Amino acid sequence: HAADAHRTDLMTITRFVLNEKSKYPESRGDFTILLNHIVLGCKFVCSAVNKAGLAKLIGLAGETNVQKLDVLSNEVFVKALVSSGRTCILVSEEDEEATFVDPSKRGRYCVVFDPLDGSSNIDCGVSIGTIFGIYMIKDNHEPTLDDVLQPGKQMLAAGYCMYGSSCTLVLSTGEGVNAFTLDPSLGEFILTHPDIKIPKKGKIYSVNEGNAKNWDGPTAKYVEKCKFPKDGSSSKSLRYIGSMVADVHRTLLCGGIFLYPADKKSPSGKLRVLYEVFPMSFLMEQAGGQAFTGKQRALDLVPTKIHERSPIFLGSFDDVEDIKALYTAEGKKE
Ligand code: P6P
Repeated sequence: HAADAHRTDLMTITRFVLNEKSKYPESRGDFTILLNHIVLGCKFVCSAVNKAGLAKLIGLAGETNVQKLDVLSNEVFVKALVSSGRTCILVSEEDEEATFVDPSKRGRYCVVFDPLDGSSNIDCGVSIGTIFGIYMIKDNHEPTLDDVLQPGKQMLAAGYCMYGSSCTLVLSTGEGVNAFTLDPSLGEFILTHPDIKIPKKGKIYSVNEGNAKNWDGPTAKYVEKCKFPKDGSSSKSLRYIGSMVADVHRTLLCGGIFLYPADKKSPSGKLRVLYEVFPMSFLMEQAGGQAFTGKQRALDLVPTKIHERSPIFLGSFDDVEDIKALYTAEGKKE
């Protein structure tokens, strides 16, 4: 029966990536090895996050010998990526400086990642996640920071792993978006959401309304439109979890718009370009949505510092188009 075939035709993330038609067939092996090491890191973090409450991994007051989960996750990912022998530069939210891999273990990929985004939410049980993006080194010279200060559109792949009620890895290698769910009994990520497409328009807006007094004109106008639509349409619902991976995952599957605007307190917004804005923007475009910084297409941004921030508006194509129109109109006035 078809159902049985589905059950026995286990499409694991490794098999899927090996089979995917790739723009770089010659490097399929290397990429698959790199991806397998990222997957290993995600499996470890998933297990640690699930035990966090029990094993006091969240570093309760007075616990000096236990590492905080975000520090532990970072060490696991750095070690896994270096040991893959396929990376040359690593940029982590947890490390002030980029890691240049020893020449003896060097490969051609640069990986930017947030090992545990939203980790402040662990002890209240909110879903958190790992976010990552992958660049190819520009050419075979000695690696420099320029190899990671590339616009997001140069990324070969991007994804996140959400640690929630289930452990779900969402990945794009430039050929659409697919999601894989960890089957703990197998220890494998199995394809559960093939070829995800975000609804063209959504009924949800996702922003921290607590920052409303600091918003600029276009954001304030857009949120006002969401709450009091002029065209007689029904108002949008507000859903804001405060953990980017959880808010973006809901937006990807259900549609709508996620906003982290600039405000008077933080003129470049809060979210980091390399390992929050770029990977999520890459996924949104691959799923048929779009991502905008208030000034330009997010993936066109050229970062100058590895921990640089940017405002971001991402999600359903039509919803982002609406706020783009407000920023463009504002820009014309200036
Ligand atoms: P705020 C979590 O700390 C985080 O980096 C993202 O995961 C999340 O989207 C954002 O900050 C939430 O920020 O200012 O709304 O609490």
